[in-house]
Amino acid sequence: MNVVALSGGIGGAKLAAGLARIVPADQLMLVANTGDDFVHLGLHVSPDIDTLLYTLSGKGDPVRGWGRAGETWSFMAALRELNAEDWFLLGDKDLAIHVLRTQALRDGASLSEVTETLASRLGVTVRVCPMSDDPVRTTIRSEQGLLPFQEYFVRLRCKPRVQGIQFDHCTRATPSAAMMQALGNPDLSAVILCPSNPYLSINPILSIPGVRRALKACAAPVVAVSPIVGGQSLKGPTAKIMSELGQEVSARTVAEGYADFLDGFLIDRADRALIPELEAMGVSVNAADIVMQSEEQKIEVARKVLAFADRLDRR
Ligand code: FO1
Repeated sequence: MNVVALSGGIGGAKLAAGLARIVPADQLMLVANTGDDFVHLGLHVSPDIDTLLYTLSGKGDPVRGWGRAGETWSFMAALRELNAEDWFLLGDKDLAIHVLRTQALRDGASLSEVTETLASRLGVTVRVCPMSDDPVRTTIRSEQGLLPFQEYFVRLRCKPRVQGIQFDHCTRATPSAAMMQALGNPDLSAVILCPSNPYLSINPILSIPGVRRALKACAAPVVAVSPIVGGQSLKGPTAKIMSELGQEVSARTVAEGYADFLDGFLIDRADRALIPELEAMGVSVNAADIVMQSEEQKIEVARKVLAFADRLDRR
């Protein structure tokens, strides 16, 4: 079994955690969105990579979904005393990973190399790689003008109406060599698109030249798990952005965005009525309970998506 999963942060990491429980570590690669990365207070922050690393190492905060469990906030309190920017919360423990990454990047390491080192130090045996070593920056076109991703997402809590989304520098980025090699493997068993926000987490990965082509050409079925259940987001602002962009809030809109390379789509039972129109798009559809709250549910959805991929042929 050789499985590649594309993921954003919190929502995607749930399925990634389930996959990591049932796929041997040397046969699973997680590709993280890095469109959310930014430099904050001089530190290179890679939220989706860190969410995956913390989740897989069991060090993540299960309630917030980002950052570390048992976190303390002395650094933030000291920042406030100094009247510094405090809208983006960096916990005392979490700070360590940003400092080490920033130092390694400054010393000339690539983001892939730094991620590999940090994963190994956290005891993560599954391969986690950034979508690219080059900077691609998600920027929101909104009624308030152009907003860097974290300004929109954290500082403004996704409130501004979204008019469009761009992935700055994507055309100049080279996709991760490890991801492209894994996608080109003739023994690949499945490519999974985690139920991450398509606009903010998966599309940045797809924006890198060559990635869509590699997904179309790969030997294994490509299966997405829907981030929309019964017309609502599983997590975060997917549904809000969909409607602001004038699109129908539905799993169908998600499938349309992936239609050029998608073989299978795992949707929730609540959306069963969509099966005929999805199948008319040439995509095989399976309906199951895909909401993941418990560890058992994460493993169950992982099992279902892999079993579904196993039954599919490439189109
Ligand atoms: N999300 C928040 O909503 N507020 C924060 O203050 C915040 C801080 C933060 C620090 C480190 C990190 O790795 C993630 C952090 N996140 C925070 C989550 C993150 O910005 C978003 O969830 C992702 O970028 C979207 O996937």
